[in-house]
Amino acid sequence: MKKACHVFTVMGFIFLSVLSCKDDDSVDAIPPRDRGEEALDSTIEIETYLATHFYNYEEFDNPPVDFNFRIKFDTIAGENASKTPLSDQVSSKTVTDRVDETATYTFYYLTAVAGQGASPNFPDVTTITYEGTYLNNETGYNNSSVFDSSVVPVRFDLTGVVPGLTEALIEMNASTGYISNSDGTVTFENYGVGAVFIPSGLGYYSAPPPGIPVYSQLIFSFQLYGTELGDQEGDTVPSIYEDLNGDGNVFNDDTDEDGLPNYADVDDDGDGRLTKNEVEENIYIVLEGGVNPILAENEVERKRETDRETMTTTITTTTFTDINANGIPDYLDAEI
Ligand SMILES: [Ca+2]
Ligand SMILES: [Ca+2]
Ligand SMILES: [Ca+2]
Ligand SMILES: [Ca+2]
Repeated sequence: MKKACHVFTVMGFIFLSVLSCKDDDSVDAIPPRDRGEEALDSTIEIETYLATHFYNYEEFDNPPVDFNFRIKFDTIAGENASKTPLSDQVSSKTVTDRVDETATYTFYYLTAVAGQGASPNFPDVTTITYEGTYLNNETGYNNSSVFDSSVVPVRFDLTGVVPGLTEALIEMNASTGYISNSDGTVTFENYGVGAVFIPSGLGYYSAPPPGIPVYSQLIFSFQLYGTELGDQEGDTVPSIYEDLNGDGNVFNDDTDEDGLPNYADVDDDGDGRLTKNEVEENIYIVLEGGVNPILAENEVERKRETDRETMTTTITTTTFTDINANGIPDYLDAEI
């Protein structure tokens, strides 16, 4: 599957508002609902929707000429009474609430087209087009009108979007690459198309942006074109390696306990020496068809760029040096 697009505009942050709070000091706030109870209620709402709705799977199975590979949902009723419900086509996994770790969700997402490229990690940066709606209970569990979308590919830092979107995108695969067209567009090849049904606790919960009711279940459909290794603060340690306890959350790893998590901290051990100066950078140049370098145990790939003119790939890696051999890499060792 191919798609021609203009690409790479702004870095988007529109999903980010989960932790925002009002800065007036009014005291009329209603306490948020219990997250565990809300997890159960929101799951029931989503399961009701999935059982009573379908998507344009027939178009995906036999794409009409000029099909845009975008997911459309509709109610199973009338002439669509015999359609296969989403509940027969979605995948699911268990996801833990980010605030209350005793609350869990059966989390549903749909893969309409499996991409054939790389799959993002949770702190990476993805390039997507998307469309967001919410479940509108007033109209009997139908989709609201679109509250947010982009038909132009935009880059999203997955540490800055609602958790439910990240949870779906990490299950998907991006394109295998793109070719540049003479008119300035690019054509993505073999990209993934999917949708996600986000319980409010993994969405905006009690603090949605204007226009979305509180505790709304969100539905995003998306095309996943690209993914890049996240290194949010640019200290040359990719963020996936700054999740030291490996719990899939970069917000709770803070070696020097200065309140700034490692993925956002340019001096992770707080010893006054910048992390990027406490690790080593290596660059390998591989000719087309050549063999990839074998990395050392304390070395990770950070960047990979292919130059089609010279037919070479440049691979940049970071080595975590440990000068005093105490098992703690220098950038996390305040003593060295
Ligand atoms: Ca970093
Ligand atoms: Ca820190
Ligand atoms: Ca860092
Ligand atoms: Ca150090």
